Amino acid sequence: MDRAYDANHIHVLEGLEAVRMRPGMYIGSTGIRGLHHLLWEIIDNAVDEAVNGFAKGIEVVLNKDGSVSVIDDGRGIPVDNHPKLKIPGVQVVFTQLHAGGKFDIDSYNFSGGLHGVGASVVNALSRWLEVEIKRDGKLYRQRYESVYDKKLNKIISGMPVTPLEEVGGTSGTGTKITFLPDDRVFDDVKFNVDIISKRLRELSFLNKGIFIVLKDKRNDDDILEQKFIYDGGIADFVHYLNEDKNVIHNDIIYFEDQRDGIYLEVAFQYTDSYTENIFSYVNNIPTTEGGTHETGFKSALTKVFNDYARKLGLLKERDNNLTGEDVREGINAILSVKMHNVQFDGQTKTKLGNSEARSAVEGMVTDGLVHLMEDTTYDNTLKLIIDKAIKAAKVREAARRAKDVARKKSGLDSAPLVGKLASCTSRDPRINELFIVEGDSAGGSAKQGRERHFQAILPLRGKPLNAEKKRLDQVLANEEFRTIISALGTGIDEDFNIDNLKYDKVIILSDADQDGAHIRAILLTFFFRYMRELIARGHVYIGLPPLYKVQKGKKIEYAYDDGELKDKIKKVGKGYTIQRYKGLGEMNPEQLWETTMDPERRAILQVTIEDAAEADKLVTVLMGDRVEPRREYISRHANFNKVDTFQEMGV
Ligand code: 0RA
Repeated sequence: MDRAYDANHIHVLEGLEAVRMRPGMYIGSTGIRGLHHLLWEIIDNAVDEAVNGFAKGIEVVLNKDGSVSVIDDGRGIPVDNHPKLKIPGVQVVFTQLHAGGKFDIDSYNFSGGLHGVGASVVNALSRWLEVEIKRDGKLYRQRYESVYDKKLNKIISGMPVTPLEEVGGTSGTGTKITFLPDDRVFDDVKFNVDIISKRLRELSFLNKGIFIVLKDKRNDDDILEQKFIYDGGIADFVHYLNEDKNVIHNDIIYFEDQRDGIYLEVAFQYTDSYTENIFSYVNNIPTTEGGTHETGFKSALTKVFNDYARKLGLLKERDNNLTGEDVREGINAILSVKMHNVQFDGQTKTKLGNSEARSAVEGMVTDGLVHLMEDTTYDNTLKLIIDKAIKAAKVREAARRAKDVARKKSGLDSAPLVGKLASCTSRDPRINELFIVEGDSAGGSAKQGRERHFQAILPLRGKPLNAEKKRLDQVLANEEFRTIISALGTGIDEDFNIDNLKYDKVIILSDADQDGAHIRAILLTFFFRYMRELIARGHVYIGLPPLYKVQKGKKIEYAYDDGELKDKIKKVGKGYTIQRYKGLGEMNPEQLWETTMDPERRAILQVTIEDAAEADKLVTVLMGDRVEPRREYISRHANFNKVDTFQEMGV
């Protein structure tokens, strides 16, 4: 029966075949990120059903067999026949390219952009997929498989192997979708519960009131269950981000509004730090590169705070206006916009391009802030914020002067590189690599072991200063950072220019201990604060030296973690010795080259700012002046060398 059923429907699967042939076009990659993208697609649909008021809760379950289920108690995907195609609506959703995301109902949701390629793409890239629908008192089920067809000598993707069947009765309504990603498509099909948990938390912040449960049932001994519900929405998000920071006012400023078809939510709170963190979203998708909505928000903030400062007499007639940066110093903000016909621009297509969003957001934020200023309960909060901005303006002037001095003194603009850098002979920034190496002794080995044509070495002596708390002029005055800045050639902060970058890869090599982790965190913070684009464009990496050497006579094997150590011991056989590397300095030049620097053999982790929020949190906790959270963090993440926060970022 199944076979006959299949044959009749092969013609509708042509779209899915295209997805199989070029998965990257639809989900970005076939790596860890693409794998999770499948799940985001399915979750997005359930979230839409909840946001539109039809579902109360969503459950995501990681099943023992490696599949994942997404369950909602919404209306259930329609089961009646599509008028033209004469097959059930649900089957259209899972087998027709582009039909899935929108369900043929234009105003149905705000999906679009990076996500929203549709459920059919998930089906096409799965080994199998099963959907269960509860509607009209009945339980329906259909199963799809990607099967190898001997006659055609190819894989038929997402083929319905059963018709939509009525399998029982039920009282409620809803949809359950279970799928197993295809290991013939993805490099690795193991879902990462931390990545999923982080995204679900984010979604529950961005869609206040929705109830999400995550269950990881893959390990019998350790079944995990997490619940996410935030009635405060993005105000709770700001609270979460600032948990370990020193806030300068307690009430989180929050408002929502709607204008010209654009729905807006804003929440922010200031901390005593000098950095600004604005995390923006469009239709629940992070807009890492910002865009028109952010511009509108910033304009409104600057304008309204200046007006208010003058009105209160805190800014005198002869004073200059506060700049946008003054007003945003220490801000932690979430900006969430929902709209139709989204246009994404930018290098990574994470920048909102719609010009109508700028004016609408600017107008709504202006109104929201003005409204706030009329509310006396916020008087004190607003005054604290403006005081901070005025202080920032004063320091800015002083810093500008100090920077000019520092610049002249160090000759940052023009001087050839001085000091300890061992540069490479190639002048081609597309292939050159800069290793920033902890310690002079490892630096020495690296210099001898490297491929001098394209690998440059910069040894770091001691710990560079804490990048979190210091102002720009102090950072510039620090010799370690000055050397890094002039080696890279880009300049920093507002002078940063990626076009002048001299290296394609900047690789941090530090020891596998706490000091090494600290140095790495400081460097990442520095890049994050002052050369963010360097990370955003994927130029920053973390080198992963091996932890062990297993040796028997001339036979040498390296292991990068404890699991691998067991394998390597087996491989070498009886009579081996193990050396645990306590530092890079213990490796001779050949060993360092073989294990850590040779592009053919090394392991390096690319650092991205996808997770800027978590990275910022980590850095604040590690280097801020509050001891308690730091101690807690350190004891929770005893093994620093897992690079916890950055591990999902792929290799
Ligand atoms: C369009 C129309 C209707 C339901 C859905 C889409 C729907 C899709 C998904 C995907 C996951 N869960 C979902 N729940 C619902 C129903 C229209 C009607 O009942 O009149």
